[in-house]
Amino acid sequence: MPRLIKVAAAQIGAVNRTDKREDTLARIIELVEEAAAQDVKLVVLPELAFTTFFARYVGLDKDPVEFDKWFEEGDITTSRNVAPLFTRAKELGVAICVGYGEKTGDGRHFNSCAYVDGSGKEISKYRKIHLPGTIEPFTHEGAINQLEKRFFLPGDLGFKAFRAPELAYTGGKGDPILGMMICNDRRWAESWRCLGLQGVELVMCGYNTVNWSPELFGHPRDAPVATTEARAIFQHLLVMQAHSYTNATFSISAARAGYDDGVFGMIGSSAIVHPEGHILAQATTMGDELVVAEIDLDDVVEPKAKIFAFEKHRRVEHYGIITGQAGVTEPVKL
Ligand code: CDT
Repeated sequence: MPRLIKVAAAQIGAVNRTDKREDTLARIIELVEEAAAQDVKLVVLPELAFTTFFARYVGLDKDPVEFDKWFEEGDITTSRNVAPLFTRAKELGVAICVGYGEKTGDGRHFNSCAYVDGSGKEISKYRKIHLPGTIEPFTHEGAINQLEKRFFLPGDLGFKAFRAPELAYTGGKGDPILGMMICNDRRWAESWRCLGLQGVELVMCGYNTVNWSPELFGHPRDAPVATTEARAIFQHLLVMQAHSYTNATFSISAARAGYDDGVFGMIGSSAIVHPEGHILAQATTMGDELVVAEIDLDDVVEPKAKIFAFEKHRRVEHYGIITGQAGVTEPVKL
């Protein structure tokens, strides 16, 4: 008996710094309604989905009261700014994975995401571990800043897979095993392997990826945007496809795309990837777009039992270097 389920990535186009929260939320709810009309049971939304990607704005943290307005505090499903999404998703019986700025009761800020099931219950939360960018802003003309290391703490919840019994037929292989990561995490094999070692069957990842960033991507300053954007999309799909394959898992990635404030270019290409590594569905626009696929979670069974049967083939006695050091230690020069 297959474990069939219809899933979607809800890509969100440009969101400006001055856009009203309720307008952005209305766009998100519209996509969830469109998903429900197509019998989709799970919708994955972008990183920091409810606002623009505010980690780019220098000085935003100068006034703590103003800064906190970008964050949600307490139970995400009842947080005033965003609760209507969860109310509507519950009415429609759609599970949601969504990224948001989280402020904890003791005043810490994280770049987080939550999985809320179709009955409106938060089942799991993840706090982004690999924060890209810099603590101090670049000050030169035209620099695009990435201040996540300044605005957020590194996540403290690890990479925890979890069960989602309501999502698909539970006979045979059992209840679906899901995992979450956020944007930059997807570039690190370590994130995926931590979930892979818990038998993950579907990885959900929202992202905000710029299409041009000589400071952080390392391409020439005068490179045409068309070239750097194509490269950023290639690298996004490369990691989603390769890591889905090497961990025998489906994945869904959802972008914030388009030009925020008419200036900050973000890639699209939200995608649903099969455990064999091929793309099942991919966004074709740079705006609000639902990317839908029907998947059979049992497609993970064969690769997990054969080519990626970790228990048979992994050689952990040789992997200590991965957790023993962060940076590179080169062999001694001859
Ligand atoms: N949001 C986020 O994590 N973005 C990073 C940008 C890398 S630095 C240009 C990403 O990995 O896509």
